[in-house]
Amino acid sequence: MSYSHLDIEKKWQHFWETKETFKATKDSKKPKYYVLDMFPYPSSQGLHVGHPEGYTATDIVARYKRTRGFNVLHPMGYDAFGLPAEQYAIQTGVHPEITTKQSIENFRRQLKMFGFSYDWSREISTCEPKYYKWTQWIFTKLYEKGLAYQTEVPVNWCPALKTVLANEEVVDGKSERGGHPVVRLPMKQWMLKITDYAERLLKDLDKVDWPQRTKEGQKHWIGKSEGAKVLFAIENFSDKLEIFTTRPDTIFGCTFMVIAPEHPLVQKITTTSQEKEVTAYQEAASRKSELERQTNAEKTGAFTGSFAINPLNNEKIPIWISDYVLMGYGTGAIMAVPGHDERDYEFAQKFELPIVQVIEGGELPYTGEGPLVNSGAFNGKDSQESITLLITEIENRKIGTRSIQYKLRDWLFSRQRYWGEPFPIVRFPEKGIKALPLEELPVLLPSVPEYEPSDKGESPLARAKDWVRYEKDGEIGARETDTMPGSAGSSWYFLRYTDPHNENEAVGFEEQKYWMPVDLYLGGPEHTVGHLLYARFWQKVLFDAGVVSHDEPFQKLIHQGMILGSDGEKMSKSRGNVVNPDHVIQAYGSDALRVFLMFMGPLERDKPWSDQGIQGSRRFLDRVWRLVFEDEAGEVVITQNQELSESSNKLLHKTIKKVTHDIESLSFNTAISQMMIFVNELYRENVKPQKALLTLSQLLMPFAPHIAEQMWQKLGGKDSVSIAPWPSYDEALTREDFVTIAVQVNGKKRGTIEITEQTSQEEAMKLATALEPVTNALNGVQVKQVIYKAGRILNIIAK
Ligand code: ANZ
Repeated sequence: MSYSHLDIEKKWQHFWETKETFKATKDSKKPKYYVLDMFPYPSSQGLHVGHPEGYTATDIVARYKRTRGFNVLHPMGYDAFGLPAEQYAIQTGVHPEITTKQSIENFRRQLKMFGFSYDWSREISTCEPKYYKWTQWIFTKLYEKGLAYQTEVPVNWCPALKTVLANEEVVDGKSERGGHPVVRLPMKQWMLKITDYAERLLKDLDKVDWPQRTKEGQKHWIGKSEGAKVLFAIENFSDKLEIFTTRPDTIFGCTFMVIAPEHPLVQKITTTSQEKEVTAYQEAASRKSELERQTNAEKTGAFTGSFAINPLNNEKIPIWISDYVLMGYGTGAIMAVPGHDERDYEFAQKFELPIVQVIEGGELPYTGEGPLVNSGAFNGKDSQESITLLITEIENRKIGTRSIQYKLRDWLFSRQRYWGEPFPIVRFPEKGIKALPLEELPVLLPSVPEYEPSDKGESPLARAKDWVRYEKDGEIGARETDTMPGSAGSSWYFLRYTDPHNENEAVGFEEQKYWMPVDLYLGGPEHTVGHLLYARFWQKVLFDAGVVSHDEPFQKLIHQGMILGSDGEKMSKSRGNVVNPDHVIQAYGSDALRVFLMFMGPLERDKPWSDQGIQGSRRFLDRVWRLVFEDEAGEVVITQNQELSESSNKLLHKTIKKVTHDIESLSFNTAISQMMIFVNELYRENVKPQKALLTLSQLLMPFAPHIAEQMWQKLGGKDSVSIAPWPSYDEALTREDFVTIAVQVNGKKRGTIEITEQTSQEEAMKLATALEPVTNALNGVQVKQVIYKAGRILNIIAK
């Protein structure tokens, strides 16, 4: 017999909705627990089975925490502005407003089928005016604080997507979305000064409980380097050439200088005879992307004709330009030390420049540390010590300073696209730029008929002439026509959930103070240097502005693995290995799908889908069902008022303990295994004890909430199993029982060992062979066979 999952699931979803079981209300008498999923962008394809994997995991935690007395906030919403929605609209020719609305409705329908315990009254969508009003307001705060500025910058322009992309959206020179080529073009853009927060974004990683690799990813992206800036005199010029180095200890080995082709001094110091070569080189370099420049196999460059003076040994050294030196990092100029830097070494070899060893320790180029040579007064001193000494010397002689550099660049924040938040900015012919006050927000996104981006990078909003024209108190201005990137709305949505209906503020101070920070945040690792960094940045800006009370938004972070197709490959339409959750739920029920998604393996691992697997999970639930009910509808109860045997009772307590601990440590697959063991035991003993089954329904509730509610209600449980206090266990009953068994060698007793029911043969053999009489008896003979009965005997047959 198989239960009618569709009816049962609908029934309980309706129950939770009408009873508002999961509505979260601030309550200072209860400890709070905020558990958050990365909200999805509502794609037209609907949910992918990868979505509910993470959502089920957080739902288990949310449901469990409620029964442990926590006031749980578990919200859901939609990241609805941005490229994917707009691209879909362009493909289909249907306005993004319409397609996004449809996609959201479909997502909501699907999410509801899973029985997730969201507080639906807090649902938000980033493309709604009542939400983006506050995204715009946050932008005005950034602007007021000087953290938003406009500048002409070389940007990542993606011709295929017809848009600029943030550095975080470019992977290996291609767009993260779609893998289209990206080129560098100068354009006027809005930037956010995330670099002002580099040090705090780095340091505060110590405050949060995140996966090590994610922290490392952010650290690497922020890229802090400590060293010095040093001024080199230029022969025949009064200008000085300033360089940044992390290795001042190698300064005696500097045999040439390299400056970026865009460096402002290039024109000035290039001699007439070198002019042609230098200009040609500059032109070639301007056509390359930053990535190309950094991964160039062969070094290229041109000599400027000028010379610098090494301030430490007064040697005259040539100044070159080369594209491996980037204008956007450090000072855009380096002292080249070919003996100890690989790129400088290649360059020196190519252009036959001298190579001098100044650090001992290995074959050149030697990039490690060691004692100094050829370095005057510093000979024999170690690298580390010399770095300190040289920086002091440089500072004393006023030819440089200690310096810290970050790889992190400012966040490119404007898009020449339609489907995003308009900037709350107006440009006046005389007065210049003005950020609009709160009373004038939201600046509504006008409904334009033509929302396609232009080839030239002009924003579609520029075509809405009436909208662009701004008039107030007789003054006429023009609205900014760029829109914000998709990552704007997602940089603060977690705050809005704590106070989603506030019409006067982005978030009420008391509300966010109570609920924040997020106690558990779950989402994909692909957001490491994008969303997860941006959200930390905005949180800190709002913290500094006194809007919020915490300076880190996400206390604990976990990444779920990917659900792969049954062929072990990433699910994709073209492969035909996509699993549609609608079909699975139709056939097996959402409880079975939830259990299977959690049973597949450890949460953080990538796991292939399996049809047998989902069937297995369903069979398990059917077995549970048949312990309680006689019929498919779950109306006729067949449990008895039986006591558990002593050993089953112990197993029940062990099960409560294990499920409790496993949920706490997010080890959901092992929690399910333990429940399966317990269910098997009830079948083995052929009992259907009512009390134990009530407890089982509680343990099962976070995983398979619908069937758990049905069991709970029909077995006489009070109210709803979703809010019943979590069962406790008797520690004494969870301890393993040790028994003493005889160890025989060829039938003759040689000693005894202490084992439990769970001890494996291998472990028992280890214990036995540690006994001297056993080793003696086995001396000179070979073990042929081992007869092991857990709890009874270990007989070793040897010849
Ligand atoms: C001399 C030297 C000797 C260097 C040596 C390294 C090894 P990170 O760690 O990435 O910060 N550099 C400085 N500015 C640069 C720029 N704009 N473009 C390309 N390279 C630049 O690297 C700092 C090192 O990278 C600096 O230290 C500089 O080379 C180079 F044995 O100075 B070094």
